Amino acid sequence: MSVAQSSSWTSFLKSIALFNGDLLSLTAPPFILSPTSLCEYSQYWAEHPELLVSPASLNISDEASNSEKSAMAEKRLIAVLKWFISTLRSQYCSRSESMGTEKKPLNPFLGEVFVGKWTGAATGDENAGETVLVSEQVSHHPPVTAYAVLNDKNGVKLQGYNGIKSWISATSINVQQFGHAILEVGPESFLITLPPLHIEGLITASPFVELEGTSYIQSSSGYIAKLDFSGRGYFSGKKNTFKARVFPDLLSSQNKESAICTIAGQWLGKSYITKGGSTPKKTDILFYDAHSPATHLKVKPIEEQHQLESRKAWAKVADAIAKSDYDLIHKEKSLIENSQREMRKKEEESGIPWKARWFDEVDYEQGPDHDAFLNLCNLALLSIKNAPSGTAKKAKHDTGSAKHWRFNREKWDGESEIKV
Ligand code: CLR
Repeated sequence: MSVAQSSSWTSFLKSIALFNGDLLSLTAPPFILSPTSLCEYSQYWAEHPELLVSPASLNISDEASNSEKSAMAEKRLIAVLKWFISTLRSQYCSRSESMGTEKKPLNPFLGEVFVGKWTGAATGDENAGETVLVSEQVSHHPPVTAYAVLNDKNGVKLQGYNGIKSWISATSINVQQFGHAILEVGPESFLITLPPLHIEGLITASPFVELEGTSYIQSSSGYIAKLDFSGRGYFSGKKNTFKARVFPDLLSSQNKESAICTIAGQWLGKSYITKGGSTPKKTDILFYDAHSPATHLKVKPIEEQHQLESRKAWAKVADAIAKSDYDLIHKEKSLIENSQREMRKKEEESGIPWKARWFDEVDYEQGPDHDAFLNLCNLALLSIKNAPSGTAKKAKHDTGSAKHWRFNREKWDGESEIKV
């Protein structure tokens, strides 16, 4: 009998069909379990550190003319776009590549952390310097991970957080992402929205991710990039395709003819660029090849880790998953879950609630009336609410709270127990 026909897989599919909304809380057969915690997924933002820092070197002197400065801002947005495209293969495909299919990550516990660093870049680019990752599980129910990626040498800081909402349809699991990323390069900032996705291959027990919908990259200079994803292909029928257009500002993005350039191709493979609004062909200039070497994060050996660090905390569960020992997986997971339950109980009794270690939840309804995020949302006419990522102002989902997780650098600099 094949894995797809096994009763464990079909009952897992049934439980998804009936589920309560939190995919990560569902019991799944061992073969679909990943030994990696979702808290680790923040590392996918910087497996090409040389591209992350590249906008920092696109500078021009103060004496330059306005049009020269504007041309440079345009180049920086295109550099940010290239870096963003370079993150997609790691973000959405690395499990399929290393383990054969998409897998169900471990459900991080509240306060779980994951830290590490990239030293240099696999491409040998010497500008890259050291890049640090700081990731923390700031909510367990629903799961929300907050992160920061810091490259002090180049004055580059990425921060963000993400959560998901999901539902099942006839043949796929549909996932809407919540949260956003904010990239700061010196005085300039960029807002990045996260695309919806769906999981295909359920019937054959070989799940994989396909992106859909739109991502925006809004620069504080006004320039904006709009990326559209499709599984059907902007290049005849291919999977994992996207088309991105760069515009001087939101208003001009209403008309594709005003595009400065258009990039199209596969985010798992090659993409091409051409001037203006028409779709590039494979004979046009190569923009990015997703096969370019990735730089993997360095993480301390488990013996040197704090008990809140993902790999240390989950080591026994990960071993049990490697052995496909269902009872052991269950036993080790229960130990973590029970001790978490104990902690929540104690917090309730003492009246001292859990507090994030390196992040603050900022409520924009009470808090700052101007900051980079609000400025970028205004430029892109995007919702400031905790709505599906990329929701427009005044759209149907532009409701609810305006709370967002923000990195607190002082807290991180004052950290004495957890080191990268
Ligand atoms: C997490 C944030 C990252 C991008 C990303 C990539 C893949 C997503 C993941 C996020 C959330 C969890 C996810 C995963 C793909 C599959 C997995 C939706 C958005 C679900 C929970 C697994 C379900 C089980 C299947 C394998 C059947 O930056």
